[in-house]
Amino acid sequence: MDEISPQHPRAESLRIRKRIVDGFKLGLVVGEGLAAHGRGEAFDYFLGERTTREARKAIKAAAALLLLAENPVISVNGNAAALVPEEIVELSRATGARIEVNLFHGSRRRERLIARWLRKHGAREVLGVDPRFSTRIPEVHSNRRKVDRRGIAAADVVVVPLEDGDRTEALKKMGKRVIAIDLNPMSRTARAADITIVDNIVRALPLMIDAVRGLSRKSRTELRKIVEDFDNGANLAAALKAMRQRFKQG
Ligand code: PTJ
Repeated sequence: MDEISPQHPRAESLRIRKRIVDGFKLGLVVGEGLAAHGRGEAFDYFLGERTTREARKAIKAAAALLLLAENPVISVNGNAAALVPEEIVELSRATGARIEVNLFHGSRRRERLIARWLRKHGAREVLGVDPRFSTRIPEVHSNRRKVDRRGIAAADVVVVPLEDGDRTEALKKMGKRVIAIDLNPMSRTARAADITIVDNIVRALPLMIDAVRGLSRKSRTELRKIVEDFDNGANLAAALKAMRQRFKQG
């Protein structure tokens, strides 16, 4: 593809799109992932392609919850791997969260490719690829049911970027806390999660890393208060309102 001119009015959006297309060419992203990205772009456009106040609140609560967690895990699909590999590794380092590849469109080859890609970007350990540790969550009715015994199966807090499905409900039934990153505030995942960050993952993850660093000296009591004060339903309603506001402005 031609170089994206920095003068192009949609340069940033085109740069992000290129990352997904490159990920597709490398075999990390499935064709459906390109469509999912397009849906995300539309919601991001409604948001004004910026991190809203509501998203910042959710990011802070998510950072606090990750710092409180005993066994946090970041679940990674093809899109997340293509868009933010370094940031996933950085967040994992800052929080001690383990990284697990978990795919909707299951493929052993793609699992291995994504794991290798994450290692190339600094990950020391990537779960979800060794069949010896593979187990199933019976409540999930897609390939996402296949999880790692050392990872999602044992986790108390799971970060689930970019998905819409039944997995969050299932993880909740298993007693886990879920942090979703999803530009669609109406998705099932967004509604079922404990904390939903309605923002583009490319903006949200660097802010999460900063928030974790900023909160790392807080006491557990202070962190718990941040999590308890966060109301996901109200935050989602405010995110939708911010989108409606943009429509009104025309
Ligand atoms: O790699 P796999 O096999 O696990 O498949 C990954 C996809 C994304 C194809 C799969 O999880 C899927 O089909 O997802 P959905 O159901 O299309 O949901 C994707 C959600 O992510 C939608 O609500 C989008 O609005 C949202 N989304 C897309 N791009 C971004 C995003 N949210 C945040 N940041 C983005 N960049």
